[in-house]
Amino acid sequence: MAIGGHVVTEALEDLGAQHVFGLPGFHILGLWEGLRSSSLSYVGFRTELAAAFAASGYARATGRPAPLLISTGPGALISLAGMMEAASSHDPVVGIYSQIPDDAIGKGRGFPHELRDQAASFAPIVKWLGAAHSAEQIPAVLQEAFAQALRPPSGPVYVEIPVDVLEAETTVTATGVGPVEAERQVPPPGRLNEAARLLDAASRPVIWAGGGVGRSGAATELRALAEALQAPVVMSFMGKGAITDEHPLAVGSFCEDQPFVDLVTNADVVLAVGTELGAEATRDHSIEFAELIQIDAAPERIGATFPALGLVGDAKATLAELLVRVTQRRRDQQVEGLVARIRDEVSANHQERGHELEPRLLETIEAALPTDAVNVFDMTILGYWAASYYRSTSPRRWLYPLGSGTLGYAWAAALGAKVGVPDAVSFAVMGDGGSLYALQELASARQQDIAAKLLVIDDGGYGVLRGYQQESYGGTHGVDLVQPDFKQLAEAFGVPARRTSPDRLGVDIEWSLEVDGPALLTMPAMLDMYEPISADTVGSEA
Ligand SMILES: Cc1ncc(C[n+]2csc(CCOP(=O)(O)OP(=O)(O)O)c2C)c(N)n1
Ligand SMILES: [Mg+2]
Repeated sequence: MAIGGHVVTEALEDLGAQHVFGLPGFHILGLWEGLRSSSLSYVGFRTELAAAFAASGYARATGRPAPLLISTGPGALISLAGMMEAASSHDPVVGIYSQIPDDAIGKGRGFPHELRDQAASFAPIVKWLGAAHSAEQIPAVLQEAFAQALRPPSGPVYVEIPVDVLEAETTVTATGVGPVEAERQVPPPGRLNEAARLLDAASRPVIWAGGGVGRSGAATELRALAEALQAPVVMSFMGKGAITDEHPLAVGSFCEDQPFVDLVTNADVVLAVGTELGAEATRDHSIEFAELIQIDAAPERIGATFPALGLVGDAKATLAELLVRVTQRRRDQQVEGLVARIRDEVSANHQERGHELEPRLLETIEAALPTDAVNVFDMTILGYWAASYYRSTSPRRWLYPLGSGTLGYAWAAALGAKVGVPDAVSFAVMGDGGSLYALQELASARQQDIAAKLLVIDDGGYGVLRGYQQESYGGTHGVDLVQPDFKQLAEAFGVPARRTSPDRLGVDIEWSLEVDGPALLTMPAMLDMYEPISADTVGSEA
């Protein structure tokens, strides 16, 4: 006899899901019973936080909704920071959470795991909340959840299914649901024409690409529009991958460097697409735009950080509409020369300031990994460098938790990404501090044979915070950490590991790629924070 849990797994299968992420609890065992006879591949984690990060990484690397199965109360709350990161990074995670019995919710009758209002904890974070109060309601609720998660701008959703619904016998058989596609909204023609006129009239247009370009699959349209307008393309930290560095119009994502700021402020029209133009990318919103056109799928984001002519729509569909409206320009050597000069100026700055090690580490990683590798950087010093300065290859290959700046994300996200794109290398870089949110997942990687690779850069503490403390207060406190031997720790989990050094890093990454299954590298190193070219840097062309 089928139970509610079977209806969930059948509906997920019919919606096209292949993998589910999670961690079980008493209230959700009905769903685990469904998994036992399902074709869904269950990927288990040792904390709900890691399961949520993994679902996020899977969703970001594949663009597919990632079902996340989590139990009531404490388990649900432990996943919250992962859902927050998914929300600010717009990853379509479909959270399916159990609950105490349906008729007891909110009554305070003392059930284990009971929260006064579980959904209320998620309401300010997720895009959409749903609940199934009977087995009959499950398929439609899940179909709506998938559609809501995917609808641009994509993001996590929360579905609540009480324990009694998951466990009760049911005669519901056919789910009646099927795979859902993201809707692609386009702005009204009048608006598009107005934007195209502004772009055509611009003598120094610039395109600013955010994470929405990659998520929407708009890289081809972006590139074509940049070529049509002969517009340099800059990227926000989360937009990396929107255009490849190989392209002569690709500037980079070093938003804090003065040449980037100058390019954008000297532009007569900036076309921003799929970016919130947030504080980190705009020097705390101090950048001044001559004229801004903003494409965003969320109407409330238009003008939220800067006044703009708003084009409410999906990035891919809207760029395609603009492309047929603008006049094609001839290839402009001057623009390409300007882009090349800006790139050279930023890399020369690192040399001039004596930052030899950090760019070298990034170049070593770039050289050792295939260009289609998934790169996952944590909130660690080298991650900050990478956000500005690591190569940009293609969409869905740059995973960085700057949606919310969530420390501890990278390893679990890299595991999720590896599950989603098994043929690509998935490589995570974490600091020693962040890694201790995550190293228990070496066990998950080993048990389930998920062949992601992890580099831990060990500076014996919270280096980023050391740097900020020193700069702001002239001293440090509470940021030095006594750490385990990461190599021995990995080996205790059955994961092959090597201690490496900046000079051996390339060779050791290659070794890690040859290891069958997960592998860990640990590298003692003290790194300097990324130092952008500021307005008053001598020698800047500002
Ligand atoms: C969940 C969470 N907690 C705390 C922080 C604050 N934080 C940002 S960077 C950092 C230190 C990271 O240390 P480590 O991982 O060793 O990298 P390092 O800075 O040393 O390179 C901390 C604690 C955060 N961003 N997210
Ligand atoms: Mg550290």
